[in-house]
Amino acid sequence: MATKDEKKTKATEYGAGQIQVLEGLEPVRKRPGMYIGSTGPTGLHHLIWEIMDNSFDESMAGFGTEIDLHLLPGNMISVTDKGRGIPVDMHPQYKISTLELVLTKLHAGGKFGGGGYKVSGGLHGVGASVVNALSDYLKAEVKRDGQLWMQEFKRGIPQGKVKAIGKASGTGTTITFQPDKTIFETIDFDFDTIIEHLRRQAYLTKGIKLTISDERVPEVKHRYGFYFEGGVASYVRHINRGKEAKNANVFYVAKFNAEADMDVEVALQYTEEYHESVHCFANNITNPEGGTHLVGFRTVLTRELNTYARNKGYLKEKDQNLTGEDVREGLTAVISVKIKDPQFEGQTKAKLGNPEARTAVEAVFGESFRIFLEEHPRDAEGIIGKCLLAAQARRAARAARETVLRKGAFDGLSLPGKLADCSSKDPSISELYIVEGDSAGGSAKQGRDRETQAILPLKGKILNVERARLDKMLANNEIKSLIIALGTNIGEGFDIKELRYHRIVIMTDADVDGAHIRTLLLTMFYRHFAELIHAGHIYIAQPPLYRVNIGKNFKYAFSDEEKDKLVKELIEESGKAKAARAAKGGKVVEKEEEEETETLAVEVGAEESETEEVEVGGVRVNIQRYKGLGEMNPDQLWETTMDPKTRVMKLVTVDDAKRADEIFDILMGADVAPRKRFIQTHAKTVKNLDI
Ligand code: 0RA
Repeated sequence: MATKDEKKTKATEYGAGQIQVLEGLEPVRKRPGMYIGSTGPTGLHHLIWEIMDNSFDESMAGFGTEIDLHLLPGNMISVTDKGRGIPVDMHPQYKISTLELVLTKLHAGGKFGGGGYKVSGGLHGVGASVVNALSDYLKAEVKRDGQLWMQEFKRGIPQGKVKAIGKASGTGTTITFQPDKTIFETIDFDFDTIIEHLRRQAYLTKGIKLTISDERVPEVKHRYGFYFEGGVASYVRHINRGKEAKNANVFYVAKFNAEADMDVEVALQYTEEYHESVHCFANNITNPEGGTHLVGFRTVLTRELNTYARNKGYLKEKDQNLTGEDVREGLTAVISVKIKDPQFEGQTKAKLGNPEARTAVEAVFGESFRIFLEEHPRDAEGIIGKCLLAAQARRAARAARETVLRKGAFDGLSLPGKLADCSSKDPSISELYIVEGDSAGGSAKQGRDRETQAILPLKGKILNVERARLDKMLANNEIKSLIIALGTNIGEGFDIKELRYHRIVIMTDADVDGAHIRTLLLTMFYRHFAELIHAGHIYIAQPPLYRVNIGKNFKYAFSDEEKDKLVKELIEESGKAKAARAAKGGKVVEKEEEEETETLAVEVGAEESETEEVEVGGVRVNIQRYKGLGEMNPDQLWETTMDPKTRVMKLVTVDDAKRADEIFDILMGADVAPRKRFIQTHAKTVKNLDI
C-alpha cells in the first residue's frame, strides 16, 4: 500500500540518476503542514533538522566531519558543514545553478550527496527547498574551487543569481535562514530541544563533531559540542548514567554486513532496573515500534544467553530456558542500522520493515555477542545472574497465579445477580451476550429472546485498572461474574463440557472504550479460555453505526461506505416514488414529506444522539449516528444486532485473539507512549471494528 508507493517513488527518484518531479514552491507555502508536519514548534524545529540532514548526508558520504550550528538574534539559524559544497555550476537540463535548483525546486534533493545513505532525522526528508519556501530570508554560502559563492532568497524567491564574493580555502556550505513568522505559530527556537536532537544525532553518527551555540543574546553565549567516539555505546552509557551496571563493559559492535548491504551497530548493558530500555534506529530515524532489526536482536539475545548459560552450567534442568521476558529485564540497548532503501510501516510509519535487517542484525550481533560473553566472563556472569533472577521471579509469580486458579475460587458459586439468564438449559441453543454498560444492558435485556439469550452487563470501569495484570483482573468481580456465568471454571479446573452457552457474544460500543473492553475480553479468552476460541464459541456483535431516514423509509448502515451508498439509494428511490405519484396525477406535497422526516428524526434521535442532515435536490435525508449501543431502543437493538434471522456476527479466530493479546500489552503495559499512540490512531478506526 502506502509503503509500496513510497518505495516506488524513491526507486525512480534515485534510480533514474537525475532530478525528477520538479515543482515550484507555492504548494509548500499554501500547505506547510503537508511538508513539515505542523506549523507549531515541532514543524519549526523540523526546518533545522532538514538543513542538518543535508550536512549529515554529505558527512556520511565521506565529506566533512564537523557541523556547526548557530542560533542568532532574531531566531536566525546558521548551519555550516565542511562537505564538498553545493555545486554552483549551471545545471545542464534546468539552466539554473545546481545551488538554485536545490533550494527552489521540490524533491530536487534525491540524487545529491554522492551515493551512500540518506539520513533523515526529519519527517519526510523533504529537502532544503521546503526550508527556503518557509523562510522569510535564506542565504546560501558555498566554498568551492577556491571561491566563496553566495545567493540570497526571500520566501523562496531568489534575490539575484549565485555570485562569487571572494576567495576561500577548503570546501563547505553554510545555510542561514530565518523562519517566516507569518507561517509559524511561533519562531522561537528552543535551545534544549536542539541540544537533545544534536546529541542523539552525534551518538548515531560516529566520528561526527557537532557544535551548537546560542547567540541570540550576543553578550551571553551558550556553547555545546558533541562528539562521541563510542557511537551508540556512548548512548547506552548516557541512558544508564547513575544506574548500577551488571556488566561494567558495555557490549558494542559496529560492522558492515555485505549480504544485506547494511551497516549494523549494537550496544547493550544490563542494570539493576526491571524495565527494558531498547532504542532502535534506521538511518538515524527512531523506530519506536521496533521492526525487523529489533526482532533479529531479540532472537539472538535470547538464543546466545541460553547457550552460554547452559554451557556454563547455570541452567541445569532441561526445561528451564530463559525466556525472552527474562533476558529483557534491566536491559538497555541501542540498535542502529544504516540501509539503502529503508521501508517503514506500522501505526506511526516508524517501524522498520526490511526483512534483510533481521538477518543482518542476527549475523553481526550474534557472532560478536558470543565472543563478548566468552571474553568477558565477569560481565557475562553479571548478565546471566540478572536473567536468572528474572526467571525465578517469573516462575514464582506463575506458581502464585496457578494456586489461585487451582484453589477453585470459582467452584460452586451461584450465578451472578447481574446476569439475566435465558430460560433454556440447552447450551447448544443458548447465547450469552456480554454487553458494555448498564444502559445498553437494559436495552438488550428488553429486546432479547428470553428463551435463548442471556445478558451480562459489564461495567466499562474495569478498564481503568491501567497496568493491571491479567491475573489480577481475574480477581475483579466483573470478570469473576463472567467466568461463573460461563460455567467452565478456569485453569486446571477448566471443563469445556460445562460451558453453559455455545455462543458467547461480545457486544461493545463502536468507540475507543468499546475497542478497549473488547481487547481486554479477547485477551482474557485467549490466555485463559483458548479452547473456547478454538471451538468457535466466541463472537463479536456488529451493531450498526448509522440509521439513514428519508420520509418513511429507513435503513441501517454498518460502515461509512455503506452509509454513503444508502443515502444515494434512498434519494433515488424517493425520486422514483415522487415521479410515480406525479405520473398518476397526484400532487407531490413537499411540505408533508419534510414534516414526516422531522417527526421521525425526533422519535429516533435519543437525547445524546448525533444527527446529520443531507439535502440533495430538495430531498432531505436524516442520518443518525449511533455513538453507543445505549442510544438504540430495545426493538432497534433486537432487529439490527440480536435477531438470529437478520444479525451479522463476527466469529473470533485465534488470529484475532492473538492480535488482541499483542494490543493488550500495548494498552496495559507500563510504557505510556505506545499506548497513547495506539489509542490516538485507533480512535479513528475503531468504528470499523478493528479489534
Ligand atoms: C548536490 C550535490 C553535491 C552536494 C550537495 C548537493 C550538497 C548539499 C548540501 C546541503 C548542505 N550541505 C551540503 N553539501 C553538499 C555533490 C557535490 C559534488 O559532487 O561535488
